[in-house]
Amino acid sequence: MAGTIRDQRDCCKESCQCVPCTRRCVCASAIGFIILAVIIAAIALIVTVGIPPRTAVNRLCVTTSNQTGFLCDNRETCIPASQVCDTRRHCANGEDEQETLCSDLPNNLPGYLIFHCSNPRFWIPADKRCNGINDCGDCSDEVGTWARCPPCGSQWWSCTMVVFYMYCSCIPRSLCRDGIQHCFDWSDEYICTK
Ligand SMILES: [Ca+2]
Ligand SMILES: [Ca+2]
Repeated sequence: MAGTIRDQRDCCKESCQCVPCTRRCVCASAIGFIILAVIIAAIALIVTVGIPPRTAVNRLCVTTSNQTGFLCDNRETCIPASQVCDTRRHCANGEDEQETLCSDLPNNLPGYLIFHCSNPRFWIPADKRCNGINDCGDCSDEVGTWARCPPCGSQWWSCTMVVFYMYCSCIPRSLCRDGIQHCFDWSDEYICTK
């Protein structure tokens, strides 16, 4: 037993230079064991879950047409949502078409680039909301509290459409007095002026 204690003290003097060496050697061993366990646990977590992704780059921006857009890597070019994942490179480095964004549409797109139609099966790029065109197919992107669009602009005529097709509650003034009924009340043919 005496030999064992002496051996421990010798070991402590060589490796730790501590007094009283036996107790400190025990502490040092425990700390080393804990550090090793943490490292092993971290490696196991990475192997199991995978390497954690880098923090997402904030690409929220406002386009020249005052719409929410996607900011390119140059931190200057802001493209509309409809130009993201449309198979054409609009950013210089093609970051608008990167696989991490476009591989599982629309799930990998930031929420500000998407408008969900009232039918949960359909979605459209955010810049297609309130553009006058029936992109959702049920006009939920143009009419009602879901879309929250401003009134028709000066280039449009406001009325209740005969049929929801390309337009919803606003028709281009170019369609006024063209001999075709677009508005339920015929106002596009009798009141509207181009
Ligand atoms: Ca694109
Ligand atoms: Ca639309």
